[in-house]
Parts: sequence; C-alpha cells; structure tokens
Amino acid sequence: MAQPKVLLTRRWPEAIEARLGEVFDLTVSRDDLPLDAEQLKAALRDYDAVLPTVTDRLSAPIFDLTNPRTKILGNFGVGFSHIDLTAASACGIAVTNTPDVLSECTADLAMTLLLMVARRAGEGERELRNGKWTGWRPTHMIGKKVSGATLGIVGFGRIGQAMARRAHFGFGMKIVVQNIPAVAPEILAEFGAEQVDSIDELLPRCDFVSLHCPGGTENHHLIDARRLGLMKPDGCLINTARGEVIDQQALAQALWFGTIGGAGLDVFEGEPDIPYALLGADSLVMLPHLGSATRETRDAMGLRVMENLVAFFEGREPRDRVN
Ligand code: 8YV
Repeated sequence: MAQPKVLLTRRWPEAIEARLGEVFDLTVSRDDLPLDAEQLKAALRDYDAVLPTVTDRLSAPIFDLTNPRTKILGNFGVGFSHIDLTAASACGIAVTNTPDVLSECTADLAMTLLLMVARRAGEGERELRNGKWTGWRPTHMIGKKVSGATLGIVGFGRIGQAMARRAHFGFGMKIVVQNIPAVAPEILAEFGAEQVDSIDELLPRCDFVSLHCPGGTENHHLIDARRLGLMKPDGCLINTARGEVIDQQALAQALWFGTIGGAGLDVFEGEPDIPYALLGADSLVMLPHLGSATRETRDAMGLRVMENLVAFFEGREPRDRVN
C-alpha cells in the first residue's frame, strides 16, 4: 500500500521529521510560516493527513470542501481551540492532540511566570539592562512572598494538577480549585486542595490565580473586567492556557490602575500581536508562548502525533482522538 501523504505545516524537531519521513510520504512546509486559509484548504484537498499547530486557524469555512482527501488532523499541541471540531467531524475528519507529554513543562513555565511576577524579575532585569540600577537599598523593588500564599487554579486537569504539585510541595502554597465537573476527593486530598463552586468564589480568596482551562468560545473572556475586580488588590494572574480566556483590554486597565498586583502571560488573544496597552505595563511579565518549548517535550509531542497517525492508518482508534 502507498504511504499516506502527510503535511507538516511548520518545522518540527529534526529527529521527529526524519522518523515521520521513514513511515509517511512527508511534505514539510519549509518556510515555516503559518498557513493562510487558501493554503489550509489546499492541504485538506491534497493530503491524507495534515499536522497543524496553534498557528493554523482551522475555522469552519476551511472545511467547506466537497470530499477532502484529509482523514486526520494530528494537532501538534494539547489545546485545539484553533480547530473547529464540529466542522471537522462533519467532513469525517478525525482530530487528535498531544496530552500528558507537555504537562510538566507547561506547569514549570506557569511557575516561572508566577515567581517572576511575585518577585518582579522582569522589572528588575529591565532596570539592570537599562543601566538604571543605583545599588541595593532596603526599599528597592519589593515583591510579594510566594511561600505559604494561596494559589487558585482554574481548570484542574493534567496541567492544573502539575501546577498544584509544584506550588504545594515546592512552595507550601494552599491550593483552591475551580473545575467543571467536581474533582475526585482523592485527587484534591493529594494536594490538600479545596474545590470551590465558582470562579467568583475563588478569585477574592487567592494571592495568585493560574489559568489551566481550555480556550475556545466556551471560555472566551472568562476573566473579564468584573472578575478582575473580584481579585485581591495585590493578587496576581497567570495565564499559560489560551489568550482568549482573558479580556486583554480589561487586564491592561487593571494593571495600569493597579487594581491587581500583576500578571504573567505566556499566551495572547490574536498572538503574535500584543496590544499596545499591555506592552508598557510594568507589573506584567510576558513570554512568547513557550509553555511546551523544551527539547524533550517538543520531541515527545512529535512522537505522540506520530503514534496517533500510525494507529489511525493501521485502522486502529488513535489514543488521543478528540472528536
Ligand atoms: C504548543 C500549547 O506548543 O500544546 C498546546 O496547546 O499551547 C503549546 O504548548 C502549541 O500549541 C503548539 O501547537
């Protein structure tokens, strides 16, 4: 049987591209730029499998095709809010993601942001690099203590739990959780965590709030001006989930007026564009979507996509099918 025709929309780790090339008739998008709508439509027409990333916006009109050749989208990433699952299913296209393998590194990055915001690491580095540091003094760049503080976690799946493990066992933080549905008592007990019924109940109780829920329309602007107003005046918000979960204009306002203590963002609505109002906010730490960006994790993500693809083309159910 001929090898399935597979398209990588972006460059992947070299070793994984080589492994995929041994098993599939592989095309790599060599210029490594996001595909536009026409290119994505052409990909669905011409390839048996397309392996997209978060930069490929596979919205409903892209699937408006008669008889696409593509039978599976093997997404490189756990989040898939950039893919319209209903439209993919209507075309008979399976969609898979890469859970588990990136939980540790994404939680590491959420903790990095939390520590940076609390201890004003971004501000401190900027001061030093700009030649503005005048020397030590007792009142210089005073931050907020992390150890023993209360961390609110919105979305208690794999990454949320990995974050709780770091915060609770590494920093003695108290963990408060909001999740739909209810979390099993034995999982909460592992972290001494308490589950509350709503985000509104969680926000006023927490020194830090870290978002680990899915993106997409269901959680669009989940954290809006009203909810930012429920946070403690020195509370800090961390987002490694998806940009659309926060209303960025409302966040910019909260940061500029100092109604919250600070924020750490790894993801943005409409990334890579960053709203001007956020760029100048000093109590904000920003990273360019680095959650899973370690050699080990990116390799593991690639292998996980490959495993899903091999299963699919051998007629088995891929383990990470999401539709
Ligand atoms: C990925 C992510 O690097 O897996 C996810 O959902 O947000 C990132 O860790 C990115 O999405 C690649 O598509």
